[in-house]
Amino acid sequence: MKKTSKLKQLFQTKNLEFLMEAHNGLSAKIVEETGFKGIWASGLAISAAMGVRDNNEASWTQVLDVLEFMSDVTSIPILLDGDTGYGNFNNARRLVRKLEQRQIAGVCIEDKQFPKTNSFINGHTQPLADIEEFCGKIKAMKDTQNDEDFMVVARVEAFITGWGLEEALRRAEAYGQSGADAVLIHSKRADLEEIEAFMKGWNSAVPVVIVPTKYYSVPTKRIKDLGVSVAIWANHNVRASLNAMQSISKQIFDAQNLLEAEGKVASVDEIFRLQGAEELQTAEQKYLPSG
Ligand code: SPV
Ligand code: MG
Repeated sequence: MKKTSKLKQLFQTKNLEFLMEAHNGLSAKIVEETGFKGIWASGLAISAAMGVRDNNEASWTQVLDVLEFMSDVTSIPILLDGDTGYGNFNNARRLVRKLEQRQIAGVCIEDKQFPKTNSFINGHTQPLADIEEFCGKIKAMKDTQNDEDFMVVARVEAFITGWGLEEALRRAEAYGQSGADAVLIHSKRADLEEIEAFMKGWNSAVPVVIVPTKYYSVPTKRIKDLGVSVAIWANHNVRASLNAMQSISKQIFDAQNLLEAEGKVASVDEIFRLQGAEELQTAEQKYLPSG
């Protein structure tokens, strides 16, 4: 099955499905091996791994390069966090073309303005996109895709920016009517209040996606019972890697030797396995001259 069809299926099943964050080829591979059915190519995680801010400091072609590595080593679908689409409708539709060329299954765009700022940094001061302009962007993206199963997810930032439920529903409905395959409703609250209210008011068949980073303590069953289609674990691989790298760097710096460190890190053989080193050895026997 095509990656696009796999992603579409995830969104259309009534069961709550999950996407797990990855930010490079290695983490994407680990997400697939773990058993996840799909990958969230997080803007926060990819920019953090590059050492830059989540403010479109990395260019969209630099993000594409990362995605190409992620896509090449995985068979599960990738949903790109495409920020605001890196410009207007024209930039966003060109992005769709370039994503399809790399077998990326879908893209999520958020209704803010370029350059964006992460939703958890002074969200209430962030300007929203004009609704009509954003709807035009969604339409242009849907009109551009070659593969009918490519997914365009429209992310609603009304709660993040302090506009509230009415605006959130108004925007989500408009985005659904413009052809969005799903809406992502984001909240920075530690409880489920906004998401619950949104789901109660949501009468459309368009699937709903959430990102429970800030309401992590809410039991998954409660989210499932609300009728949410997909939950995104949005940044936990990059955050786990920070802990691991900070702790091992400190340990080696202090000790000035590797005695303690060796037992705390993955073996180099494990890296070779993930890189597929064995396949190359087999291929060398087949293709290199034997003498
Ligand atoms: C991301 O993972 O980059 C997201 C989710 O967009 S959030 O960081 O919550 O905005
Ligand atoms: Mg993001």
